[in-house]
Amino acid sequence: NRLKSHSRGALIVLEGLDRCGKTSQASRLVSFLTGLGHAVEMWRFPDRTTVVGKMISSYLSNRSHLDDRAIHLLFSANRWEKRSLMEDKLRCGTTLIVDRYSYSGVAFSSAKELDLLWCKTPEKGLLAPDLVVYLDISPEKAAERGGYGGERYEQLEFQKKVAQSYHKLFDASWKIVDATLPIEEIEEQLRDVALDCLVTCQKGKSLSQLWS
Ligand code: Z5A
Repeated sequence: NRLKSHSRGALIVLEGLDRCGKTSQASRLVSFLTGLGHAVEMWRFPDRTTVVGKMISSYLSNRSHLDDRAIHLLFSANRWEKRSLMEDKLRCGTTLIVDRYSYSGVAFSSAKELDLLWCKTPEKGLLAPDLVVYLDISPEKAAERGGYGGERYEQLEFQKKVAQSYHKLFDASWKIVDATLPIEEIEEQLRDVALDCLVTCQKGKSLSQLWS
């Protein structure tokens, strides 16, 4: 049952701390939905392939240094440069499973004590997700998973601040999932909410804008 061309795809965003399991779950969800015949793509932010994305990647790997507000705006620009493609894909019926989005932008920058409203402003007008899944894990448990590399934000003390920032963004519509459950159990929960979301979008839910 490939999505009919007149029905749009869903914008599904996965958020959470570093090592919470977003990437693992996003790729499992894409395989599952593709297997059901839906048109689905996995996206991630930052998209390190663009010119802006390369600047972000250099900053994250400590190869360059930028003012906190400048890097915040680059992360936002990285979403803006993909906005029209995102809208085209959704309108053509492709569902996008997105690993990090504007909430990461606001949570990570406001964890550096930038003003929360200032952080939200450049995100206004981007497409609003149809579903946000937050993979909930304590910073300590996430750190135990290992693999913290040398990237700038991969430090326990900073991740604790990010967790507090995310809590300020929580919305009743978010699906909060216990990210310490076995991978397969989380996968099962995500399948159910994602399918519900796809049906809602197929039935004609309109695209809307973030924080407008
Ligand atoms: N950032 C920002 O500041 N502003 C922005 O606007 C945006 C991002 C968009 C780069 O992100 C950094 O950019 C990020 C936020 C900031 N900094 N941090 N921290 P990234 O996307 O390149 O990297 P990441 O998302 O933080 O990390 P990741 O390595 O991709 O982690 P993950 O996707 O959440 O997890 P994973 O790779 O699926 O799993 C991690 C490990 O845990 C792996 O060994 C798995 O096998 C294991 N795992 C996964 N699930 C489980 C369960 N359920 N049980 C046990 N073990 C598990």
